[in-house]
Amino acid sequence: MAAATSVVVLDRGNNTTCTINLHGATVVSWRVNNQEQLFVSKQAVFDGKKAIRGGIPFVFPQFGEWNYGPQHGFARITRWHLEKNPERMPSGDVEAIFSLMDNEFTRSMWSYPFRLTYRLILREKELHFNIGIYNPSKDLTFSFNLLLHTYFKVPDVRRCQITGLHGCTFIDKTRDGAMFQEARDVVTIGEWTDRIYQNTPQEHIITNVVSGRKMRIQKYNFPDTVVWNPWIEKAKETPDFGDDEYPNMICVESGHVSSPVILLPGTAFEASQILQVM
Ligand code: TA6
Repeated sequence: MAAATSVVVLDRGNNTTCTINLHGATVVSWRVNNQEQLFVSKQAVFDGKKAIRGGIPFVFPQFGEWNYGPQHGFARITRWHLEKNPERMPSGDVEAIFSLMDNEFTRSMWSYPFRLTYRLILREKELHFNIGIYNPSKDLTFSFNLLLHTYFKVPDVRRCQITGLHGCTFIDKTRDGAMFQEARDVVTIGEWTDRIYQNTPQEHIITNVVSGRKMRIQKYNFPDTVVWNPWIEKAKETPDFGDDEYPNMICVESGHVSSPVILLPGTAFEASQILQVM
């Protein structure tokens, strides 16, 4: 089964590694000094077909339900190409590049030519994500959503706080998509949460992640932030997610989802994210 054997490891030494599954170019592990920072469900399916339940699924060209294909698009369920093998740079950091181009499978849902590049850089306490989306067409314009669906591993989600959302408007998918404004200085999770915060600042900090540390998220050209935890009932309804796993994960997702990116022929779009263990 191709998916099971298709992982790429960036190893910086000091038990600091990043593991990517070519199925969806899904980052399935990020260890800093042997401490795992990402949540992957014990029920996750690795069959080269289903999206991997955890890590960092790559959402493109659609966020959410889609008339033409699966929820969250095809990029997370398609096999990517390893464009550049992991390479250690003079700084000691390790870089690798993945790519995805349109193919018969993608064109069966979305008849546009495209080229995605995904450069990952593993630093001492940071993981950098640089995304390029190119429209090689001479005459076709296409629009898309883009999101990094990051599952952070946490000892107890009830003790986490997220900064940088105060005053932001959000679409609440737990209340039929109604819009609200965030009144809290820091966002906490104590129930089923599924929100698309719009026009958020470039930085968020999540407190009380692995070993009580903080996780800093810096994002560029990602105007939105999605916050998700399925809590009790939704956890039970999700086959590839353990009923008791919801306290140990929080999704804080950098995205361009509340409005689509319009990409003219021959032009490119870039976005990036930095995750830092503080
Ligand atoms: O990003 C949050 C969200 O869109 C939620 O609505 C929830 O559906 C979650 O993604 C997981 O989606 P998935 O398709 O992976 O089951």
